[in-house]
Amino acid sequence: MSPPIRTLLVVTGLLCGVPVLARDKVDDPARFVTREITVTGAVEHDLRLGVDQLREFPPQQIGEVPLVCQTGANVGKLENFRGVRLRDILDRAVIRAPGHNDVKKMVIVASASDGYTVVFSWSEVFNSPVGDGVLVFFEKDGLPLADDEGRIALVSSRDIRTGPRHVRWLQDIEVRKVVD
Ligand SMILES: Nc1nc2c(c(=O)[nH]1)N[C@H]1C(S)=C(S)[C@@H](COP(=O)(O)O)O[C@H]1N2
Ligand SMILES: [Mo]
Repeated sequence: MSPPIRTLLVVTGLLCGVPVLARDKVDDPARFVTREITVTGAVEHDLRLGVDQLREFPPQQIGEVPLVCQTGANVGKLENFRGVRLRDILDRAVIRAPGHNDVKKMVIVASASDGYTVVFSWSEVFNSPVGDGVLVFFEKDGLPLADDEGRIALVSSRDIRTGPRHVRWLQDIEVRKVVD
């Protein structure tokens, strides 16, 4: 795409509040690529996991997840990727929740190297069908993820609109109790 046309599209997108160029709004995706993720916060064991460590969790293979932005716009799809459940990762870290009712007040904050951040409630991940589809993924068609996704990403594949909780360049998973 020629620079003037690109600029026009970006400006139009900004004016309309619509991510016209959702996929190439970042000029140099390579600088956001993450090679490992950390698991921090209210956990017994802080974890640092690269792709090799992620492979040790039970594998989840996904055929296709359409990506729909929170605006309703179709922004593509994730196809033929492999990952592991966020729930299994958190079970390894062991959530620190001494009181019987602590977990119900906890959230899991997933953040990326570009600052993009989404949250899950403990109940979603551990006590709802949504949790079965929350995956940290690292392989597509048997190959490492490309730079626009980073080597490690996350998706909540059972969401109604899957774009928002598709986190490219995943960096940190933080467990936090948000209410006393
Ligand atoms: N790290 C990161 N992940 C992100 C975003 C972002 O800005 N940064 N945008 C999200 C939004 S709003 C959507 S709709 C989807 C769409 O995927 P795409 O940007 O690859 O089209 O990615 C999501 N994941
Ligand atoms: Mo979006």
